[in-house]
Amino acid sequence: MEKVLVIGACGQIGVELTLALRKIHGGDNVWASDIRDENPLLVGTGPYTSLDATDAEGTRTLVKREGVTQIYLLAALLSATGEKNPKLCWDLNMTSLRQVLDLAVEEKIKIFWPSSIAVFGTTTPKVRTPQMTVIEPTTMYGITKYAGEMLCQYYQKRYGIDVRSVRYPGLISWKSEPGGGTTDYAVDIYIQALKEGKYTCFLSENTPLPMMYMDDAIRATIELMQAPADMLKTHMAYNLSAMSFTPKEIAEVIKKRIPNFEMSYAPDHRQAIADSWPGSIDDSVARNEWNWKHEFDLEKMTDTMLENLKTKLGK
Ligand code: AKB
Repeated sequence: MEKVLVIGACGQIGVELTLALRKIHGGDNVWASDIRDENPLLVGTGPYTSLDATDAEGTRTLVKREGVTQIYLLAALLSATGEKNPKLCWDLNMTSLRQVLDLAVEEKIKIFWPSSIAVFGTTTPKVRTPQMTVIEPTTMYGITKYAGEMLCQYYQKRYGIDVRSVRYPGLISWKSEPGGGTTDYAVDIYIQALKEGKYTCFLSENTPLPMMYMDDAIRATIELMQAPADMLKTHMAYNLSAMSFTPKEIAEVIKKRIPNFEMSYAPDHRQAIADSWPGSIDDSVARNEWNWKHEFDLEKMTDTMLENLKTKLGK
């Protein structure tokens, strides 16, 4: 029986991943933790504790007491917030990872840690970016993700721990909101389309970015963690992909469903971050090694987002 700890369980990925893990392992076997108050969607579904992801002793005590066998470390400062406070971004993202890797060595724990397309920079090929390529991130967030990938690989080779990772694209969800990323516009646009009938995008209209609907991201995470170790030949974070679109393209798909929807553009500091990232990702290595396959494209995701947000927002 697995005993799971999710660190950063109240964030955009954390809420939905915790709920999915509780379905698989049983609510009582999945501890959720975050520095924030418990997300209302998690209340009553399993144990919750307040935990600072950089608190090594607090984490160790919980892990030992509960006999934790798997940790999903999701706490992080994302790209846009990370540029506002680069020192905190480095401290939070790297300290939390290193202490979880040390715990993995001590207690033989299996780890999931997310990387991101933010590892790629302006010198990386922009179209169908391959798994192995030039990696020169431009943001502090991207630097922590690339350093983190190297650290995971080091611990795996040196200490033989089982640590698995993917490079998430922008993630789009309706249950839990994103916080502080460059791809967040692709969530806000649906909310504002329903609330106001219009949206001002902080990226310019022709900025393509790789994106994924949250259900696919959660399934990818769980499938990777469940894959037999001998299927996995790549010991860096896997490229992961589902769709790519520009702000103009998503606006057009929304307009088909909400004809009066109006889109305008006011690019800000996040434009430079988006411009440094790839427009599309080649994830054939994940598809070949552990049979990754996405289910949601832009049309299907838009139908699902609008339908669920209408109910959530009472529209
Ligand atoms: C961000 O925009 O910072 C994140 C990411 C792509 O990792 N969504």
